[in-house]
Amino acid sequence: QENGVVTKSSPANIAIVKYWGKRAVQLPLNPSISFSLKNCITTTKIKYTLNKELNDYSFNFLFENKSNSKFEEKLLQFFKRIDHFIPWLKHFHLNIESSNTFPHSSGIASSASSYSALAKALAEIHLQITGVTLPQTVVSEFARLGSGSACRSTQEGWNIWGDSSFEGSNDQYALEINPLVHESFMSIQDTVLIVSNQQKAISSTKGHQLMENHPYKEARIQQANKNTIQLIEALKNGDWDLFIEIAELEALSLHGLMMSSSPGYTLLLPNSLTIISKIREFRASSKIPVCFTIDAGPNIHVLYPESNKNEVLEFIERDLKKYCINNLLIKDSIA
Ligand code: 2P0
Repeated sequence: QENGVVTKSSPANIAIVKYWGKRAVQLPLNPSISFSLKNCITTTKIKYTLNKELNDYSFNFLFENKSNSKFEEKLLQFFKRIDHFIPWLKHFHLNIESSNTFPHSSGIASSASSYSALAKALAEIHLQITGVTLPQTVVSEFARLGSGSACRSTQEGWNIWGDSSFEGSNDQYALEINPLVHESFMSIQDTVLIVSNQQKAISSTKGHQLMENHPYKEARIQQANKNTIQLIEALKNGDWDLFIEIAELEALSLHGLMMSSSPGYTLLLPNSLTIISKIREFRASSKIPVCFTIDAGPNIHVLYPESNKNEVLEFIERDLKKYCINNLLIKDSIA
């Protein structure tokens, strides 16, 4: 086929065991486990046109009808990393348009859903042009070469990425582990409390780099490997107590690593810490298995079983919402 249009969507994901630190090219220092979200989605439309004279990357990119030269530079780097899989790339002009279902300034990381949607769209174009279906593992690998955590967004539900003692897990692409996950974790809820919607001072790419010479690097790699294996046990057994222990330990370890790198930095804000203590108080008094995780930013993800949705949402509205910027929160769940 010489031209056509494809549209693909992909969710954001939230890690419970965190990817933090990498080596070339986009390979993780440690294994990570996440689940994909239902409501936080990027949709990407690509119009492709054959140009027989062309022998270089040719594309334009619009995010919600606006051009973004910084992202275009990143896209160029991404295309250079993947074009050996799709040799047609330099002979087609791509017109790329992307949009998110979640507000741009909501503090939800969009690189995972963006590169995952892009990876799926390129695989679909590959099929239309060559008649060959790329395996899911290659789609996940494409996404990884855009943004590490994006490889965990190309499939729904729970995904593991990175070499570990869990069979099949590897550094190149994420592996979906849904068949072994207990039903109570297959309907896990995530309400994202938006504490700040400001652009963060230190990017994740910089944060990953700071792990290279981090004094706790080796200990962190060991900790993540141990937490990965324990988390899989918790997910298998429907063990919320163990899940909560690991989720909160991972979130605070991630931020501890940021605080103790050189230079050190803090992304958590006073309201993030207030929300954390309130969640722990509520859990102790109510005995409801509710906990938090945190991405590379100040916003708090509140995690809980679907069976406790009403009580937890009531608690959030009553005791936590006031700590959010403009009372902003996003009610989401696993996809
Ligand atoms: C994660 N994060 O596992 C961790 C935890 C944020 C905190 O992966 O440089 O956007 O594009 O590979 O994937 C954010 O980093 O970084 C991230 P790149 P990415 O989700």
